[in-house]
Amino acid sequence: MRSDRLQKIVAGMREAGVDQMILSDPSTIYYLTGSFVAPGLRMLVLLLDSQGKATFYINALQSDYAGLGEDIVWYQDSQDPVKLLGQAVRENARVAVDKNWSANFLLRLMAEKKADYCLSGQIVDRVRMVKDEGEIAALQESCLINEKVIDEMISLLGPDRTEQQHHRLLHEMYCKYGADGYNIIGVVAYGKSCGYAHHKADDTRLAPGDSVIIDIGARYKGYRSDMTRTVFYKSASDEMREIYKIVLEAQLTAMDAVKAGVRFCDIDKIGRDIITKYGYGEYFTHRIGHNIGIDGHEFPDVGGANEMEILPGMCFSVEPGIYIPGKGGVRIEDLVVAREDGYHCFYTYPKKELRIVE
Ligand SMILES: [Mn+2]
Repeated sequence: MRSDRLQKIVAGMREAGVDQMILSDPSTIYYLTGSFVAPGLRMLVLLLDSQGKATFYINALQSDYAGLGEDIVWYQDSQDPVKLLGQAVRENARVAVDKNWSANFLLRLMAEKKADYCLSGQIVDRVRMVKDEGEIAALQESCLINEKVIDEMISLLGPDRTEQQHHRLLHEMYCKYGADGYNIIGVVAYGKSCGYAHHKADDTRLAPGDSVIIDIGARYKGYRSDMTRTVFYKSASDEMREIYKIVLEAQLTAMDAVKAGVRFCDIDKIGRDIITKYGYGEYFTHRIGHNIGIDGHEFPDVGGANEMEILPGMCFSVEPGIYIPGKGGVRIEDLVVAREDGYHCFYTYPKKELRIVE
């Protein structure tokens, strides 16, 4: 157990007036223990109290999780784990529950023990959102793998494979470059498919003049990367060249504004104002970014509604885009870590010249 991290969460519980907390999110358990759990349908939770006591509830069949902590309550398939957990929940205590915990367990626990149940909300998020140097190093490695994969994905573009077939190459590439996983939702979009920000790869084939958006992410030592590049196949229209320039200007300008103390909404506004100034505001359909860490999208958003100030050690994407339905689109995404007086970009992969692949 990483007691420094645990202590920060416990401090957050005290501040929020929470007596006990039930954590089930595998990413949070990884954050605290360095082990990923995959309990399937069986209940696996970490019960915390505001004194710092931490107790796991784990099915005895999953004895490979014995390393998670010193204090584990093992239950058998013949026992009801919710009843056991209910015995440890204090009557009328304020009990914060992980937002992803299954209603299948929570509703039964609520019937089992009368308490003041609430969402754990941002108690854990606010600890996880500031990365330590070890986490930043893992993110950097993950990004280096991602750059190799995106380079190979771009170099292999051609008319022979559909978006979906090209997307399927990801699995082998991430294995080859040493990732321990990848974002299976990644975007590979050709031509008109780029007119929608989150296109799901289908049987579209590459044609001359197409924009190509590749938005992919690796996982390395539990930490995610995320990166988008847009290239063109054989040629690019004047309109697409113009859009590429605008998105690049928005991305570079917004990224250059990153430093501790600047608000997330200002980063979004700086990028969005540039795109709007050129008349494409309505085609930039999403927030400019998101934090990243053990999960691909973490708290908080880098968006217009988030007035939170950036703290040193926060890691997030800056990824403006313009998507023209029926025509094509451009997104450029990098990841940064905020520092006291600026930022470090995790990527050096080229973007400043529009790239045409043959
Ligand atoms: Mn992203």
